[in-house]
Amino acid sequence: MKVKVFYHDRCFDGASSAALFSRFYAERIRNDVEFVFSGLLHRAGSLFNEADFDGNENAIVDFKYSSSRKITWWFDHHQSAFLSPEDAAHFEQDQSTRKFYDPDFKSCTSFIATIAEQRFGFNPASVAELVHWTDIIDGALYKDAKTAVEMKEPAMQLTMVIESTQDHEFIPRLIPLLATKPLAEVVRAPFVAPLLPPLLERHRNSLEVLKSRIESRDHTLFFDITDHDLEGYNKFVPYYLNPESIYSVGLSKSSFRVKVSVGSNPWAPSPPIVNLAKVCERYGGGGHARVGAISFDVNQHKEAIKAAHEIVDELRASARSSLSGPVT
Ligand SMILES: [Mn+2]
Repeated sequence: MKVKVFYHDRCFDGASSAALFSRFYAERIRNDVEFVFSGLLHRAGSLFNEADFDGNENAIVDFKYSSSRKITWWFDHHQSAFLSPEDAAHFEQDQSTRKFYDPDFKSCTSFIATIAEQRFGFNPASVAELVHWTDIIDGALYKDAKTAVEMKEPAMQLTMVIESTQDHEFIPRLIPLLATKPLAEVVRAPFVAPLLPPLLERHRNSLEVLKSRIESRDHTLFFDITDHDLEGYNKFVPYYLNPESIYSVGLSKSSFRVKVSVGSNPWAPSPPIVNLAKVCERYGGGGHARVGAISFDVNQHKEAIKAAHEIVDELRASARSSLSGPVT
């Protein structure tokens, strides 16, 4: 019997959610199964291909809801979890008790651990380290920006590898290790360790590129690095370089998308007030209240630039008015 697990690709929480789900499933649902892991990425156009849902069970973790009858499990914690009001209504009417949503969880991994323990008798002790780190990384709970960009912890090194990999077989190979081994051991695995030094070099280089590109105004950063191969850059670097910032809007590019990343500084001098998931939803993107993104097709580069500029203007106006007090 085949259990197919679809997870948020190139995301530490996505890979960890797939790891935790498969371990919980094998321990508490049935263990005579073969897991097949398949990454899902936000892109312009349709996100799912119905023909890919070919497992005996098909699970989606840390990614948007699908109303397909073939999806038998779903866990998500993104504020923008539903592609349409119809999908939200479909979820509300679901009677399966195997689809779960809670946007208050810092990470989908900790959400799965909690549900698996409370509803299915799973013992999460063995995955405590993974849960701890996904909450820190997905919830941006680092004590300061320096810690977030230093790349000292194995979990952060794994995040860097996961976010920048172009190898479709890498994350499916990594997931079983995340479910069973200490993270310090996972980074030392022979197919992982050699990837780190060039990525750390690229990370140091990205600091220089971003430093030269960031335009900081009204506590809001804007940068365009679409001419560099830097998708998957550490998203805390802009705040590390510009501690005065509240918001950031960045344009980056990969082979299949131009991405507008809209974020807020977790260590900002005053807290963000704009809901960034809502802003991104207006352009067909989504995310969480404090961080979101929009993916454009590579041939819609102009539209991406236009959206980025509109969002920067909106956030700068908001930062100006909230920092100067009410206008009379
Ligand atoms: Mn997540």
